[in-house]
Amino acid sequence: MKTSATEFSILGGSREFHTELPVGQLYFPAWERYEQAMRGIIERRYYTNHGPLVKELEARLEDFLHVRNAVTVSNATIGLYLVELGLGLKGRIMMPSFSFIATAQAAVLAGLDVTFCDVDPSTHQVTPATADRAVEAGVSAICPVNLWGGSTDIGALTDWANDHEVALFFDSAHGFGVETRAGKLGTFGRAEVFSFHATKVLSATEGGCICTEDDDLAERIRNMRSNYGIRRPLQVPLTVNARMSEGQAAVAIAGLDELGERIAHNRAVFDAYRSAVSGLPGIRLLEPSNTTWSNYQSAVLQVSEDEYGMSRNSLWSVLRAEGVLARRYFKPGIHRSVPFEERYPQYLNHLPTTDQLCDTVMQLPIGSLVTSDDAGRIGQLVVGAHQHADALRAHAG
Ligand code: T4K
Repeated sequence: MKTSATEFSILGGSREFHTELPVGQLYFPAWERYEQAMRGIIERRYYTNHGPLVKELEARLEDFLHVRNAVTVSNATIGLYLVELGLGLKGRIMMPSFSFIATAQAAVLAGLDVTFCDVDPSTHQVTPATADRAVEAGVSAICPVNLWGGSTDIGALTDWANDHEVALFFDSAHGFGVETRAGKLGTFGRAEVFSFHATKVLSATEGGCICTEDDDLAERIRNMRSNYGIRRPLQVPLTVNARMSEGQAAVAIAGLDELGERIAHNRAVFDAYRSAVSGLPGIRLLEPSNTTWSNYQSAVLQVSEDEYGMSRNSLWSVLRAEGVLARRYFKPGIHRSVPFEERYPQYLNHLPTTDQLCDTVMQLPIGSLVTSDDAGRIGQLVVGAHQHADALRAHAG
């Protein structure tokens, strides 16, 4: 624990962590497991195009999530795009601006116009109230994002979508393994899209999965995901290459076997953060919302400058100097990013909660490279920075 301001690295003290700690899960199977899988792929000389490991992964995902169709794809961005095409959406789609830019990029690629809505200040999720404030003529779909290892209120949003007669599907990029009172994420709305990027709790290095209970939609998406389709006559608007490779599937299959251990590890790290910062003025560690079981994908810290003594940006600089690679997701909000700021200027200064969260929220390291001990030490840095805020603030910008 640093007991004086000059012990902080930003004021010339030695760094707390000599090996930098990133956010992002970055779990990878043991080398022996990976080697064995790769040997099989090479011996079969079958590397991609719906090979046996992709088929095995899809069956395992359907079983694990209790969903009729799990269609793997090369990443979640293209997964969202395929859902939008597969549903035949036209006009406008509503989504939060407080998300990763991919949520909106996919919609624009699918030829849709975006209506941005705000999020709830407490959960950071879209709610019927935030959707009500944004809904406008031409909205044909809503894509809430199940953020941070938490969930939206699925039942309330389902009612909202039914009342407004719009299609509902979820960006569940962060949500693999999350359980809600209504069941596991993966079965809700017309579809849900998970990301299996390396920074997610279930990794395929790159990858994703579209889950849906709608067999017709799944069949259209399977057809669209490969350039030649599935070689059966089936009307789809376009085909692309969105296939997952065998190597990616092998990593995800191993990850499914280890999912319980990964989540237990994340949870222990999260608990260590909670113990370290609990009761600290101006600091809130966001608890996963609307879940009965979280994957603890993210450790999200919200900083209230007046009470804490320094801004989120200053604390972020203090931590980075210590080797803690905290990230300011999502800064800026999508509505302030290229090309959306120019395309939709009507949202500037009209999404107050989003703007506030973009200025006050950051993610602390969690995942395979972080131990509970590390989390305790990072928490102590946050406590110490509060105690020495006056001295640190001038150097932290
Ligand atoms: N919807 C939502 C709500 C999302 O958050 C995302 C993606 C998507 C949709 C789209 O999913 P994908 O199409 O990606 O499947 C990262 C991830 O690339 C992205 O998947 C994720 N969300 C987003 C929130 O974070 P970047 O550009 O910030 O990643 P990057 O490269 O800066 O990495 C983050 C940290 O992890 C850095 O400190 C470096 C470290 N890292 C990363 C990788 C990949 C490593 O140490 N090793 C690695 O291999 O977007």
